[in-house]
Amino acid sequence: MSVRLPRGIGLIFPLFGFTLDAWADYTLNMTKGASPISSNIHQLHMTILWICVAIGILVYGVMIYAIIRHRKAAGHQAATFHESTTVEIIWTIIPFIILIAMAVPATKTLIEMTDTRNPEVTIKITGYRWFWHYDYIDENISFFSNISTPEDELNNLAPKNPHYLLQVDKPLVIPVGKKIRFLITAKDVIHSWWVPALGVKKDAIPGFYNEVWSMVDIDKPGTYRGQCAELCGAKHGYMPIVVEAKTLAEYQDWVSKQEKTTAQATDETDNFALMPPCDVSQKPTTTKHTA
Ligand SMILES: [Cu+2]
Repeated sequence: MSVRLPRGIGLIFPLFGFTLDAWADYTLNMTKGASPISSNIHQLHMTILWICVAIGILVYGVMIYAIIRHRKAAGHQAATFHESTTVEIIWTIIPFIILIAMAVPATKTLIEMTDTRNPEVTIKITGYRWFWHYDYIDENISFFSNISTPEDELNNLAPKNPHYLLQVDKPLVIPVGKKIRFLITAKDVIHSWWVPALGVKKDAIPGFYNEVWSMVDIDKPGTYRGQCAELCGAKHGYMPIVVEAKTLAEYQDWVSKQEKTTAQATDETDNFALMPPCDVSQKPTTTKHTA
């Protein structure tokens, strides 16, 4: 369920420099995304939300009723039930039951999120300051993915496009309906690979591999965008993620084209790790080690 903002409230946004157009699709709730995991996370979120709403209504309802109905002005005397064992048992058991009711679906979802067994595609993701590198473990494909937002837009010399700061030169391409395992790490500082529609948000830590998986719903090919979600330095906001989910036939076609290109590529990864932090517009080098 998405809660849309009331129309009238949009009138106040121009006061803060926002336009109505920019807020037209703004929703308060999290989205269902495009994968079974993101859908489960959304479902879990809604379950917990409604439990909290029920508790809120019940507690505040009883409290407001008691304040009005049993007010001193109406001649009521305060009850004295201090250290009542019955009351203490009740207010311990009820929250315990509520917490268990929340923990069961939450644990189920968490276990499901970490079950990376039997993947059909495995991709190693490496975070750098400030771009991503993708390695398709089973295919001979690897490439860097850099922000591609035009510099004029970054410098406020041109109007910003709808995907401002969320565009890359080479998106990650995955097939729909296939279980994709992501092995996430970093080369310099801690980053976090976050694509909400895939239900994936995982820290990229130098020296460690974090595993996570996703599967784009078979009926939802398309472009999904995300960002680094760990404050990783000056250009943290300039390392977007773009995932293109293609049909299996389109994906296989893409793979065969990439394999031809990558066959000529050099081991850029280690070379690039030696480079100093780069500008947003800087592209990976293809220079070989000569020593
Ligand atoms: Cu980062």
